[in-house]
Amino acid sequence: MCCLCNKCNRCQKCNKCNKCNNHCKCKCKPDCNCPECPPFEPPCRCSERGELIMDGGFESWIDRSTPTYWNHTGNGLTSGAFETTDADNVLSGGASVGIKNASIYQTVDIRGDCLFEFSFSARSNTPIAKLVAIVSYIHADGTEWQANYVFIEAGSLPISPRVFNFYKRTLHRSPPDAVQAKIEFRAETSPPSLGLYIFVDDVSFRGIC
Ligand SMILES: [Ca+2]
Repeated sequence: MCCLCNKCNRCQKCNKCNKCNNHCKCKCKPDCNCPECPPFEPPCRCSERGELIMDGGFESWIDRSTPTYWNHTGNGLTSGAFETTDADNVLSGGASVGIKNASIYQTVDIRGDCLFEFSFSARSNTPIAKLVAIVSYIHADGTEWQANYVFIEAGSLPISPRVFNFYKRTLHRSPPDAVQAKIEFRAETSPPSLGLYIFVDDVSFRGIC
């Protein structure tokens, strides 16, 4: 146990403070670093903790090309997001998202100086599929700062039925003025074709502290 000087608030390992010769009281203090004291863990100021993504499993759809909680570009036969329910292309639950030549994204409210973890699973039914997953922090003025990304080259996604690859990243701490994080998937199958997709399921964006 450390001895905290009553007069000068210094930590000592003796009964009297070396500096002012005052008597000390025994008390563990965060910045004392006495071996007898438990390691100090500062209180977490980040209220956004745990899972922050809405429907990362793509189980909720407004219609078959509009996931309830996600925004997306593209709205046609060869571009967009599509509800997928066949078991070969679903990792968990009853659905996943099929993406082709489009971007799908979700923004979540966060605060600055917090730590986050990002993960997802993906597969494709074509070796020509490319996928980039990007997490950006959004500053108070609306500008974005790319915090981390996963770049998956053509031929790298598994194409065997029901086989998904799992990807996970721990991000840099959010900048002090961050107000949101944007989780985005940009999928490309080139040349575009009706039946070719990149399938994404179980997206997670978790606040750690
Ligand atoms: Ca799912």
